[in-house]
Amino acid sequence: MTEPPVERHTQVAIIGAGPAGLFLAHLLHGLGVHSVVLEARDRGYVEARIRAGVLEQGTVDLLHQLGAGDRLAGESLREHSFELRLDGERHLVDVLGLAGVPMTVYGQQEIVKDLIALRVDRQHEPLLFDAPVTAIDGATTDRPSVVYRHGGRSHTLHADAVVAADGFHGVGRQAVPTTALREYRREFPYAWLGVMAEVAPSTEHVIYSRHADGLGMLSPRSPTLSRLYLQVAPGATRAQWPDARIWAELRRRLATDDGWTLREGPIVEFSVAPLRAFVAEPMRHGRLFLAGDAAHIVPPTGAKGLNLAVADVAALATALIRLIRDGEPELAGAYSEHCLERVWRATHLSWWMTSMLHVVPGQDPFESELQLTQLRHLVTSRTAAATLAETYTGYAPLLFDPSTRLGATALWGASSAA
Ligand code: RFL
Ligand code: PHB
Repeated sequence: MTEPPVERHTQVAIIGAGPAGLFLAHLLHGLGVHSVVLEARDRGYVEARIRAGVLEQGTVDLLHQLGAGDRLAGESLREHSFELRLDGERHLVDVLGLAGVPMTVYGQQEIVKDLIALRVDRQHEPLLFDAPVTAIDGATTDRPSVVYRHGGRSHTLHADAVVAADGFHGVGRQAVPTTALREYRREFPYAWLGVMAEVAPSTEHVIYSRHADGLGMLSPRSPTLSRLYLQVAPGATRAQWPDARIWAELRRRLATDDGWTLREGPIVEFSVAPLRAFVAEPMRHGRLFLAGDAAHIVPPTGAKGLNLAVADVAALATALIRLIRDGEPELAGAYSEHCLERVWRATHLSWWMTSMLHVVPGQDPFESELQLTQLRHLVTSRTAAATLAETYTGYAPLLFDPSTRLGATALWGASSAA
């Protein structure tokens, strides 16, 4: 006999314990709003998933505000510039000088570990692993609910709002009728092969190298860890890319004409990710809100995905407290439009950097010359470099800053001071 589903209620049901879901749960906690986070995978899997590395200052500040910044303060790397390589020449883009803020490198999986530890081990707030959501009901009513599996049983969680922070392949976006959603897509005809290597980085800053055979990249992750990327064909496999081939290709694509050398070490992680851009509009359907990769994907070249996810939920936390606590729907109504402004800016930056730095086999020489002239312009014109640096470091302050248009800082300040 199948057991009846278990029913319970919370204020906000959050689907997904990636950066979007975890930041949101903590923001709501700080504002006195209850939430339950439902994550399909187990804790070990989520904490080991290597992805982003470059954080905007707004993301770093928020992590500190949430009380989860101690390890980041001790272990992150501050980067004042990044390097563009073309035709064997090295050019520094002085991001700090041009935009006034540095970038911070701290692995996404480390942020995820810190936020999970704070929620589960210290706050003892609900975050269920191995709890895949299978359905979302009543999104356009005042009492939406989610159905999920956990411990071999089916459960129903009723809520005042549901947030789909469940990534690009999640169930949240699929629960919105196709007639209520407009989708924009761009698939790029290449993928990124990424490796983590146990070796001291050969540089102090991220290197993007445009080579005639495609992009090569190096990102220092810690004094003993280097993250490296190669543009490869979509569907590339580990069997096609043994360690020796990866290092040989990285040496070629990152080569300079001034004797710079690449340090090599054991490869401890390997992945291949397709490159795509995707935006779903609006990011809300009734009381179902989409946040992070569930709503939009950018190619990783601009290092924007995680930062966009954080910006979404910074706005959403304020909108939800107004909706749930004060019965005030205005900010919830403005959530999508507010976020999409930043999303499209970041999508343009990511598309622009992607199209300048990747080379499609057999591409039109006219295209190649356009790429090279853009890159040369960036490394010779302070104005052009400043435009790039400004968006690379973060387009606008997060919502909790008083200078933002929706100006909701007072709420956060009042609640955290109370
Ligand atoms: P995530 O991280 O995909 O988390 C979604 C979570 O939802 C769970 N889930 C479900 N849970 C319950 N029920 C279901 N039905 C569920 N379906 C899914 C999943 O298991 C997962 O735990 O989305 P989120 O939170 O929106 O975060 C987005 C970021 O992960 C992503 O944008 C970044 O990693 C992108 N990115 C980068 N972003 C940056 O800001 N800076 C970078 O330097 C940077 N580098 C990168 C990147 C992404 C990369 N890849 C892999 C494409 C480098 C790479 C190579
Ligand atoms: C990374 O460290 O993983 C990284 C750095 C810069 C990017 C993308 C990813 O543009």
